[in-house]
Amino acid sequence: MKENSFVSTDDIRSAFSAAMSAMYRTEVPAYGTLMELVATVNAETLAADPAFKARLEDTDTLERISEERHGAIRLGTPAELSMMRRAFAVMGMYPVGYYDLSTAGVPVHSTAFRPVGDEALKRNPFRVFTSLLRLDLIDDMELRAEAEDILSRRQIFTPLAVALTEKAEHDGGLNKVDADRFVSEVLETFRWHDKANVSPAMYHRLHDAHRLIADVVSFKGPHINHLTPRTLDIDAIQARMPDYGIAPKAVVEGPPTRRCAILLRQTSFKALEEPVSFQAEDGSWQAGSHTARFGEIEQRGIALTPKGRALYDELLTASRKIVRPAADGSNAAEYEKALEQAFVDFPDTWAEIRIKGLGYFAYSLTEKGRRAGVVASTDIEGLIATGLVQFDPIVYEDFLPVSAAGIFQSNLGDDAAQEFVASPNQQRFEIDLGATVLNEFDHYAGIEQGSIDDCIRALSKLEAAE
Ligand code: OOG
Ligand code: NI
Repeated sequence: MKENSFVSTDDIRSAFSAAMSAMYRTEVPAYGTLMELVATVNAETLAADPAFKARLEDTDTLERISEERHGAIRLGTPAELSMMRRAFAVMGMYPVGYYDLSTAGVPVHSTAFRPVGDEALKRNPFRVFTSLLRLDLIDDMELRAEAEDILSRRQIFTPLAVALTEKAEHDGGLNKVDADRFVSEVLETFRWHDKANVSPAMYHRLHDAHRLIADVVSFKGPHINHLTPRTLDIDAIQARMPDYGIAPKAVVEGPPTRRCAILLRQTSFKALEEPVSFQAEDGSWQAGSHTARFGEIEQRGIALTPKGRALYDELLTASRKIVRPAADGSNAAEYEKALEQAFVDFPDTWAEIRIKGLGYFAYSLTEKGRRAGVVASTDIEGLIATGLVQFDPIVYEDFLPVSAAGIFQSNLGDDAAQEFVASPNQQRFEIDLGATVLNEFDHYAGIEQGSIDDCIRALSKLEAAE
């Protein structure tokens, strides 16, 4: 049968993230250095804590622990965004969440294309934080029109990448030969181009309007601007980056160090200034530079409910009212202290986080529960109290707008902060995307409820009857 010859979307995504990693390490050697540091710290953390290692062995694939978890691109037009959605779908990546970054002074709004569902995430969790430039936030109407015109003339996908995406949509998948070709063709979209699309004068005008606009409009395609492996100890890496000759951003974004990790902590090394050339009006190439690409690391904790997230946002805002982290790192220690103090109000045991309804948990039968015989109860709390059911935190697989803005800002240069009127426009984004984005809270709530239903069904021995 034809379907049997299709490569799974998980395998296409794995091949794609491996190809992207190899390309990026060659393009940005400092990123390779960061990967070495991550592998070293992860190995040290596991060696120092055998119990933690044993726990991870049960739930994760240890040999892939230091692999990339996400990357990011910035697109210029609605057509690019909707085509990107179609290409990512071939790899089993779907838009989850809407992030408005205008409030934080970055003229983009974004989603994350990611695998959805436990199985797919375990096979390969790679996701891409994808932003769409918002020229509507640029006051200079003339520059806006010129930028639109430049963007309308570029084609960021190769003809074969488009053809293979259409083929996958039409046939319901790709065979091995086509899948390999698809990966190498789509990779082209993410490649760095050291020859800009614009003249030096235009680059400077775009750059003066906002560095991000120059980054999106001046080039042939949306070069991958960072990749992000997972670390088991983000504080250790932040502290040791300078030993490896790489400059960390001022502070770690997200919650402070805690016993029970919540949401997402991330940090990066600062974007590098790289040589590029611009074509002058007379056709000659002129040497210049552009700063866009960096490396990042992430450490993930439990997904929070809307109530937990509101508390997180409140405490983060409170700490930033006391100390706003300066881009040069001069008040990093004060910021960390303020953050830690503010988060004293966020419970730090799983039991309390659960009882207060702050986080999402996956429920499963204990050993005792598996041997219990028929128990016809729908009272999950009772089942936990009698030791038949246990709970584990569900990992947060998405992003945080304040953190994302911090990552953007630190890599756009310390003077790039700009004020925009807050103007989230999810509806516009979804029209441009050609699809709605999945609501992350609904998604986690669904996983949690599914695990409760499974426990109750298994205990009442109902599965066989269904
Ligand atoms: C994306 C920054 C956001 C994250 O991890 O929060 C991001 C960008 O710089 O394009 O990747
Ligand atoms: Ni990132």
